[in-house]
Amino acid sequence: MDNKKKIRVGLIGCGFMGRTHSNGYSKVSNFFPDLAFQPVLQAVCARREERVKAFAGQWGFKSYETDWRKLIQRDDIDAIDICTPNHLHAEIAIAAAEAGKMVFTEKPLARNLEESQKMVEAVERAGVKNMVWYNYRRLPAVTLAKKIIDSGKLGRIFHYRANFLQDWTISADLPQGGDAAWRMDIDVAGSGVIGDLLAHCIDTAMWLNGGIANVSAMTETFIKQRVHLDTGKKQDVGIDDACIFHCHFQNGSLGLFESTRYARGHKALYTFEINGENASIKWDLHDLNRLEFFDNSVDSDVKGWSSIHVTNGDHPYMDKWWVPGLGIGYEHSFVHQVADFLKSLETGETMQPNFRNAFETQKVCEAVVESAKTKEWKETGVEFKG
Ligand code: SOE
Repeated sequence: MDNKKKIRVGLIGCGFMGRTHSNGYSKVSNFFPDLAFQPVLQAVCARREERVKAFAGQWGFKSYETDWRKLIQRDDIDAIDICTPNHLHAEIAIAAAEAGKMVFTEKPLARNLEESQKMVEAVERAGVKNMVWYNYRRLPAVTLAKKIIDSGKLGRIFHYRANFLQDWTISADLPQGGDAAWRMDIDVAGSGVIGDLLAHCIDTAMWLNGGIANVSAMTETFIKQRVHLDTGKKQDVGIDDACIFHCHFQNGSLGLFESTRYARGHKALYTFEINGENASIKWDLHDLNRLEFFDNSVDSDVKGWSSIHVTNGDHPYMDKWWVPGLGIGYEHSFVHQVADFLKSLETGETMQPNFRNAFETQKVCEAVVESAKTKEWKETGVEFKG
Protein backbone atom coordinates (compact mmCIF):
# COMPACT_ATOMS: atom_id res chain seq x y z
CA MET A 1 0.00 0.00 0.00
CA ASP A 2 1.46 3.37 -0.91
CA ASN A 3 0.81 6.29 1.39
CA LYS A 4 0.45 8.96 -1.28
CA LYS A 5 -2.41 11.41 -0.83
CA LYS A 6 -4.96 10.87 -3.57
CA ILE A 7 -6.44 13.57 -5.79
CA ARG A 8 -9.56 12.06 -7.30
CA VAL A 9 -10.05 13.59 -10.72
CA GLY A 10 -13.36 14.06 -12.52
CA LEU A 11 -12.58 14.77 -16.16
CA ILE A 12 -15.21 16.39 -18.38
CA GLY A 13 -14.90 15.82 -22.11
CA CYS A 14 -13.33 12.88 -23.86
CA GLY A 15 -11.94 14.35 -27.07
CA PHE A 16 -8.32 15.03 -27.99
CA MET A 17 -7.61 17.04 -24.83
CA GLY A 18 -9.38 14.51 -22.63
CA ARG A 19 -6.86 11.99 -23.90
CA THR A 20 -3.80 14.19 -23.34
CA HIS A 21 -4.84 14.94 -19.76
CA SER A 22 -5.78 11.32 -18.97
CA ASN A 23 -2.39 10.24 -20.23
CA GLY A 24 -0.74 12.87 -17.99
CA TYR A 25 -2.56 11.61 -14.89
CA SER A 26 -1.79 7.98 -15.74
CA LYS A 27 1.93 8.42 -16.25
CA VAL A 28 2.89 10.95 -13.61
CA SER A 29 3.39 8.62 -10.63
CA ASN A 30 5.54 6.22 -12.65
CA PHE A 31 7.93 8.93 -13.71
CA PHE A 32 7.72 11.29 -10.72
CA PRO A 33 7.68 8.67 -7.93
CA ASP A 34 8.75 11.10 -5.20
CA LEU A 35 5.60 13.20 -5.29
CA ALA A 36 3.48 13.06 -2.15
CA PHE A 37 0.25 13.30 -4.14
CA GLN A 38 -1.16 10.97 -6.75
CA PRO A 39 -4.01 11.56 -9.19
CA VAL A 40 -6.74 8.94 -9.38
CA LEU A 41 -8.86 8.59 -12.51
CA GLN A 42 -12.09 8.60 -10.52
CA ALA A 43 -14.67 9.54 -13.17
CA VAL A 44 -15.01 10.82 -16.70
CA CYS A 45 -18.04 12.66 -18.01
CA ALA A 46 -19.44 13.25 -21.50
CA ARG A 47 -22.95 13.46 -22.92
CA ARG A 48 -23.05 10.29 -25.00
CA GLU A 49 -23.08 7.21 -22.78
CA GLU A 50 -21.65 4.79 -25.30
CA ARG A 51 -18.70 7.04 -25.95
CA VAL A 52 -17.92 7.95 -22.36
CA LYS A 53 -18.24 4.35 -21.22
CA ALA A 54 -15.75 3.23 -23.85
CA PHE A 55 -13.40 6.09 -22.90
CA ALA A 56 -13.61 5.17 -19.21
CA GLY A 57 -12.71 1.57 -20.06
CA GLN A 58 -9.89 2.52 -22.38
CA TRP A 59 -8.20 4.94 -19.96
CA GLY A 60 -8.97 3.18 -16.68
CA PHE A 61 -11.45 5.60 -15.13
CA LYS A 62 -13.32 3.98 -12.23
CA SER A 63 -16.71 5.35 -13.26
CA TYR A 64 -18.45 7.66 -15.69
CA GLU A 65 -21.25 10.23 -15.80
CA THR A 66 -23.25 11.77 -18.62
CA ASP A 67 -24.22 14.96 -16.74
CA TRP A 68 -21.43 17.24 -15.53
CA ARG A 69 -23.68 18.67 -12.79
CA LYS A 70 -23.88 15.22 -11.20
CA LEU A 71 -20.13 14.82 -11.40
CA ILE A 72 -19.57 18.10 -9.61
CA GLN A 73 -21.88 17.11 -6.76
CA ARG A 74 -20.08 13.83 -6.10
CA ASP A 75 -18.27 13.58 -2.75
CA ASP A 76 -15.64 11.26 -4.15
CA ILE A 77 -14.26 13.89 -6.57
CA ASP A 78 -11.56 16.38 -5.50
CA ALA A 79 -10.71 18.05 -8.80
CA ILE A 80 -12.75 18.87 -11.88
CA ASP A 81 -10.78 18.98 -15.14
CA ILE A 82 -12.60 20.73 -18.00
CA CYS A 83 -11.75 19.47 -21.49
CA THR A 84 -14.98 20.60 -23.14
CA PRO A 85 -15.34 23.08 -25.98
CA ASN A 86 -14.73 26.66 -24.80
CA HIS A 87 -18.36 27.76 -24.35
CA LEU A 88 -18.76 25.44 -21.35
CA HIS A 89 -15.60 26.42 -19.49
CA ALA A 90 -17.09 29.28 -17.49
CA GLU A 91 -20.32 27.62 -16.40
CA ILE A 92 -18.63 24.40 -15.33
CA ALA A 93 -15.65 26.07 -13.67
CA ILE A 94 -17.84 28.41 -11.64
CA ALA A 95 -20.12 25.58 -10.52
CA ALA A 96 -17.14 23.38 -9.66
CA ALA A 97 -15.52 26.14 -7.60
CA GLU A 98 -18.80 26.75 -5.77
CA ALA A 99 -18.91 23.03 -4.98
CA GLY A 100 -15.47 23.39 -3.41
CA LYS A 101 -13.56 21.39 -6.02
CA MET A 102 -10.14 22.18 -7.42
CA VAL A 103 -10.65 23.32 -11.01
CA PHE A 104 -8.45 22.81 -14.06
CA THR A 105 -9.40 23.97 -17.52
CA GLU A 106 -8.02 23.52 -21.00
CA LYS A 107 -6.85 26.72 -22.68
CA PRO A 108 -8.03 29.30 -23.46
CA LEU A 109 -9.51 30.10 -20.06
CA ALA A 110 -12.80 31.09 -21.72
CA ARG A 111 -14.34 32.60 -24.83
CA ASN A 112 -13.79 36.18 -23.73
CA LEU A 113 -12.65 38.48 -20.95
CA GLU A 114 -16.02 38.78 -19.27
CA GLU A 115 -16.38 35.03 -18.78
CA SER A 116 -12.75 34.76 -17.71
CA GLN A 117 -13.20 37.44 -15.06
CA LYS A 118 -16.16 35.58 -13.54
CA MET A 119 -14.09 32.40 -13.45
CA VAL A 120 -11.20 34.10 -11.68
CA GLU A 121 -13.60 35.62 -9.15
CA ALA A 122 -15.27 32.25 -8.56
CA VAL A 123 -12.08 30.30 -7.82
CA GLU A 124 -10.68 33.09 -5.68
CA ARG A 125 -13.94 33.49 -3.73
CA ALA A 126 -14.08 29.74 -3.10
CA GLY A 127 -10.36 29.55 -2.33
CA VAL A 128 -9.90 26.47 -4.52
CA LYS A 129 -6.72 25.47 -6.33
CA ASN A 130 -6.88 26.04 -10.06
CA MET A 131 -4.79 25.86 -13.20
CA VAL A 132 -5.01 26.28 -16.97
CA TRP A 133 -3.36 23.85 -19.36
CA TYR A 134 -0.90 26.01 -21.26
CA ASN A 135 1.20 22.90 -21.74
CA TYR A 136 4.00 24.22 -23.96
CA ARG A 137 5.69 25.90 -20.99
CA ARG A 138 6.41 22.41 -19.73
CA LEU A 139 8.48 21.20 -22.66
CA PRO A 140 12.08 20.95 -21.44
CA ALA A 141 13.49 23.14 -24.23
CA VAL A 142 10.95 25.89 -23.49
CA THR A 143 11.61 25.67 -19.75
CA LEU A 144 15.34 25.85 -20.52
CA ALA A 145 14.69 29.02 -22.54
CA LYS A 146 13.04 30.49 -19.43
CA LYS A 147 16.06 29.54 -17.28
CA ILE A 148 18.48 31.10 -19.74
CA ILE A 149 16.48 34.33 -20.00
CA ASP A 150 16.06 34.58 -16.22
CA SER A 151 19.81 34.09 -15.76
CA GLY A 152 20.30 37.32 -17.70
CA LYS A 153 22.38 35.70 -20.49
CA LEU A 154 20.42 37.48 -23.21
CA GLY A 155 20.88 40.91 -21.63
CA ARG A 156 18.40 43.51 -22.72
CA ILE A 157 15.74 41.95 -24.93
CA PHE A 158 14.85 43.75 -28.16
CA HIS A 159 12.62 41.37 -30.11
CA TYR A 160 10.16 38.53 -29.52
CA ARG A 161 8.75 36.74 -32.58
CA ALA A 162 6.26 33.88 -32.59
CA ASN A 163 4.27 31.91 -35.15
CA PHE A 164 1.67 29.20 -34.86
CA LEU A 165 0.84 27.91 -38.33
CA GLN A 166 -1.61 25.23 -39.43
CA ASP A 167 -3.44 24.36 -42.65
CA TRP A 168 -6.43 22.20 -41.67
CA THR A 169 -9.25 24.64 -42.53
CA ILE A 170 -8.36 25.59 -46.09
CA SER A 171 -11.09 23.47 -47.69
CA ALA A 172 -14.37 25.34 -48.19
CA ASP A 173 -16.16 22.03 -47.61
CA LEU A 174 -15.13 21.91 -43.96
CA PRO A 175 -18.25 22.59 -41.89
CA GLN A 176 -18.56 24.60 -38.70
CA GLY A 177 -20.06 23.45 -35.39
CA GLY A 178 -20.72 19.96 -34.08
CA ASP A 179 -18.26 17.79 -32.16
CA ALA A 180 -15.53 17.84 -34.76
CA ALA A 181 -15.64 21.43 -36.01
CA TRP A 182 -16.60 23.42 -32.89
CA ARG A 183 -13.37 25.39 -33.20
CA MET A 184 -14.90 26.91 -36.37
CA ASP A 185 -18.05 28.10 -34.57
CA ILE A 186 -17.76 31.56 -33.02
CA ASP A 187 -20.49 30.94 -30.43
CA VAL A 188 -18.70 27.88 -29.12
CA ALA A 189 -15.04 28.83 -29.57
CA GLY A 190 -15.24 32.58 -28.91
CA SER A 191 -12.58 33.29 -31.54
CA GLY A 192 -10.52 31.45 -34.13
CA VAL A 193 -6.75 31.29 -34.08
CA ILE A 194 -6.60 34.05 -31.46
CA GLY A 195 -7.94 31.89 -28.62
CA ASP A 196 -6.87 28.55 -30.03
CA LEU A 197 -3.29 29.17 -31.12
CA LEU A 198 -2.14 32.72 -30.36
CA ALA A 199 -3.21 32.21 -26.74
CA HIS A 200 -0.43 29.59 -26.49
CA CYS A 201 2.08 32.01 -28.03
CA ILE A 202 0.99 34.83 -25.72
CA ASP A 203 1.18 32.64 -22.62
CA THR A 204 4.71 31.51 -23.48
CA ALA A 205 5.75 35.02 -24.50
CA MET A 206 4.63 36.69 -21.29
CA TRP A 207 6.14 33.89 -19.21
CA LEU A 208 9.48 34.35 -20.97
CA ASN A 209 9.54 38.07 -21.65
CA GLY A 210 7.01 39.73 -19.31
CA GLY A 211 3.74 41.54 -19.92
CA ILE A 212 2.46 42.75 -23.28
CA ALA A 213 1.47 46.41 -22.92
CA ASN A 214 -0.39 47.17 -26.15
CA VAL A 215 -1.20 45.60 -29.50
CA SER A 216 -2.08 46.44 -33.08
CA ALA A 217 -3.72 43.58 -34.92
CA MET A 218 -5.34 42.46 -38.14
CA THR A 219 -7.44 39.38 -38.74
CA GLU A 220 -8.92 37.72 -41.81
CA THR A 221 -11.68 35.22 -42.39
CA PHE A 222 -10.88 33.76 -45.79
CA ILE A 223 -14.00 31.63 -46.20
CA LYS A 224 -16.99 33.70 -45.24
CA GLN A 225 -19.69 31.02 -45.07
CA ARG A 226 -19.67 27.35 -44.13
CA VAL A 227 -22.35 24.75 -43.52
CA HIS A 228 -23.24 24.65 -39.83
CA LEU A 229 -23.64 21.10 -38.56
CA ASP A 230 -26.44 22.10 -36.15
CA THR A 231 -28.68 23.53 -38.88
CA GLY A 232 -27.35 21.90 -42.06
CA LYS A 233 -27.37 25.38 -43.64
CA LYS A 234 -24.63 27.68 -44.85
CA GLN A 235 -24.00 30.34 -42.22
CA ASP A 236 -21.60 33.23 -41.79
CA VAL A 237 -18.26 32.28 -40.29
CA GLY A 238 -17.56 34.45 -37.25
CA ILE A 239 -14.11 33.24 -36.28
CA ASP A 240 -10.76 34.66 -37.40
CA ASP A 241 -8.95 32.25 -39.75
CA ALA A 242 -5.71 34.18 -39.45
CA CYS A 243 -4.31 36.92 -37.26
CA ILE A 244 -1.15 38.98 -37.24
CA PHE A 245 -0.35 41.40 -34.45
CA HIS A 246 2.56 43.41 -33.28
CA CYS A 247 3.02 44.77 -29.79
CA HIS A 248 5.15 46.46 -27.18
CA PHE A 249 6.20 44.41 -24.19
CA GLN A 250 6.34 46.18 -20.85
CA ASN A 251 10.15 45.75 -20.88
CA GLY A 252 10.39 47.87 -24.04
CA SER A 253 10.95 45.04 -26.50
CA LEU A 254 8.92 44.66 -29.68
CA GLY A 255 6.78 41.61 -30.43
CA LEU A 256 5.53 40.15 -33.70
CA PHE A 257 3.00 37.30 -33.73
CA GLU A 258 1.35 35.43 -36.59
CA SER A 259 -1.12 32.60 -36.59
CA THR A 260 -3.19 31.04 -39.32
CA ARG A 261 -4.95 27.84 -40.29
CA TYR A 262 -4.20 28.61 -43.94
CA ALA A 263 -0.44 28.05 -44.11
CA ARG A 264 -0.43 25.18 -46.61
CA GLY A 265 2.10 22.55 -45.53
CA HIS A 266 2.17 23.45 -41.84
CA LYS A 267 0.31 21.29 -39.32
CA ALA A 268 1.36 22.73 -35.97
CA LEU A 269 4.40 24.90 -36.57
CA TYR A 270 4.78 26.76 -33.31
CA THR A 271 8.05 28.69 -33.27
CA PHE A 272 9.50 31.55 -31.29
CA GLU A 273 12.69 33.57 -31.43
CA ILE A 274 14.00 36.06 -28.90
CA ASN A 275 16.80 38.48 -29.67
CA GLY A 276 18.73 40.02 -26.82
CA GLU A 277 21.76 42.30 -26.63
CA ASN A 278 24.16 39.43 -25.83
CA ALA A 279 22.42 36.34 -27.12
CA SER A 280 19.41 34.98 -28.98
CA ILE A 281 17.22 31.91 -28.59
CA LYS A 282 14.92 30.09 -30.96
CA TRP A 283 12.63 27.09 -30.68
CA ASP A 284 10.42 25.06 -33.00
CA LEU A 285 7.67 22.65 -31.93
CA HIS A 286 8.49 20.32 -34.83
CA ASP A 287 11.90 19.73 -33.25
CA LEU A 288 10.75 20.16 -29.69
CA ASN A 289 13.76 18.69 -27.90
CA ARG A 290 16.07 21.31 -29.38
CA LEU A 291 16.85 24.86 -28.38
CA GLU A 292 18.95 27.02 -30.68
CA PHE A 293 21.23 29.46 -28.89
CA PHE A 294 23.51 32.19 -30.22
CA ASP A 295 26.02 33.58 -27.74
CA ASN A 296 27.78 36.72 -28.90
CA SER A 297 30.55 36.38 -26.29
CA VAL A 298 31.98 33.25 -27.95
CA ASP A 299 35.29 33.70 -29.87
CA SER A 300 34.45 34.86 -33.36
CA ASP A 301 36.21 31.96 -35.11
CA VAL A 302 33.83 29.45 -33.50
CA LYS A 303 30.84 31.75 -32.99
CA GLY A 304 27.50 30.63 -34.45
CA TRP A 305 24.12 29.23 -33.58
CA SER A 306 24.46 26.20 -31.34
CA SER A 307 21.83 23.53 -31.34
CA ILE A 308 21.23 22.20 -27.84
CA HIS A 309 19.62 18.78 -27.67
CA VAL A 310 17.73 19.28 -24.42
CA THR A 311 17.94 15.69 -23.20
CA ASN A 312 20.65 15.73 -20.53
CA GLY A 313 19.88 14.68 -16.98
CA ASP A 314 20.44 18.25 -15.79
CA HIS A 315 18.02 19.73 -18.32
CA PRO A 316 14.53 20.59 -16.99
CA TYR A 317 12.42 17.47 -16.28
CA MET A 318 14.85 15.18 -18.14
CA ASP A 319 16.19 13.34 -15.08
CA LYS A 320 12.71 11.78 -14.88
CA TRP A 321 12.83 10.13 -18.32
CA TRP A 322 15.31 7.98 -20.20
CA VAL A 323 19.04 8.52 -20.66
CA PRO A 324 20.84 11.51 -22.22
CA GLY A 325 20.27 11.76 -25.94
CA LEU A 326 16.83 10.14 -25.96
CA GLY A 327 14.06 12.59 -26.73
CA ILE A 328 10.55 12.99 -25.40
CA GLY A 329 7.34 14.23 -27.06
CA TYR A 330 4.31 16.53 -26.97
CA GLU A 331 2.43 14.34 -24.50
CA HIS A 332 5.16 14.71 -21.90
CA SER A 333 4.31 18.38 -21.45
CA PHE A 334 0.99 17.28 -19.93
CA VAL A 335 2.70 14.78 -17.61
CA HIS A 336 4.98 17.61 -16.48
CA GLN A 337 2.04 19.91 -15.89
CA VAL A 338 0.38 17.34 -13.64
CA ALA A 339 3.68 16.79 -11.80
CA ASP A 340 4.13 20.54 -11.26
CA PHE A 341 0.59 20.87 -9.99
CA LEU A 342 1.01 17.99 -7.52
CA LYS A 343 4.31 19.49 -6.39
CA SER A 344 2.58 22.84 -5.80
CA LEU A 345 0.14 21.08 -3.47
CA GLU A 346 3.12 19.77 -1.53
CA THR A 347 5.02 23.05 -1.31
CA GLY A 348 2.03 25.38 -1.01
CA GLU A 349 3.36 27.45 -3.90
CA THR A 350 0.81 28.92 -6.31
CA MET A 351 0.55 26.87 -9.50
CA GLN A 352 1.25 28.78 -12.70
CA PRO A 353 -0.53 29.37 -14.95
CA ASN A 354 -3.61 29.55 -12.77
CA PHE A 355 -6.89 31.27 -13.66
CA ARG A 356 -5.63 34.72 -12.67
CA ASN A 357 -2.50 34.30 -14.68
CA ALA A 358 -4.41 32.98 -17.72
CA PHE A 359 -6.74 35.97 -17.32
CA GLU A 360 -3.77 38.17 -18.26
CA THR A 361 -3.35 36.16 -21.47
CA GLN A 362 -7.06 36.61 -22.10
CA LYS A 363 -6.65 40.39 -21.77
CA VAL A 364 -4.15 40.32 -24.60
CA CYS A 365 -6.44 38.11 -26.73
CA GLU A 366 -9.31 40.53 -26.14
CA ALA A 367 -7.15 43.53 -27.05
CA VAL A 368 -6.09 41.73 -30.25
CA VAL A 369 -9.75 41.10 -31.19
CA GLU A 370 -10.65 44.74 -30.45
CA SER A 371 -7.67 46.16 -32.28
CA ALA A 372 -8.44 44.11 -35.40
CA LYS A 373 -12.05 45.33 -35.29
CA THR A 374 -11.30 49.01 -34.74
CA LYS A 375 -7.98 49.14 -36.62
CA GLU A 376 -6.50 50.96 -33.64
CA TRP A 377 -3.76 50.25 -31.12
CA LYS A 378 -5.22 48.83 -27.89
CA GLU A 379 -3.80 48.85 -24.38
CA THR A 380 -4.05 45.38 -22.89
CA GLY A 381 -4.29 46.35 -19.22
CA VAL A 382 -2.01 43.41 -18.37
CA GLU A 383 -0.94 43.77 -14.76
CA PHE A 384 1.37 40.91 -13.98
CA LYS A 385 2.69 37.69 -15.38
CA GLY A 386 4.18 34.83 -13.40
C1 SOE B 1 -5.82 23.10 -32.74
O1 SOE B 1 -5.62 22.36 -33.90
C2 SOE B 1 -4.93 22.61 -31.61
O2 SOE B 1 -5.26 21.29 -31.32
C3 SOE B 1 -5.11 23.47 -30.37
O3 SOE B 1 -6.44 23.45 -29.89
C4 SOE B 1 -4.12 23.06 -29.30
O4 SOE B 1 -4.23 23.87 -28.17
C5 SOE B 1 -2.71 23.15 -29.89
O5 SOE B 1 -1.77 22.79 -28.94
C6 SOE B 1 -2.58 22.31 -31.12
O6 SOE B 1 -3.56 22.68 -32.04
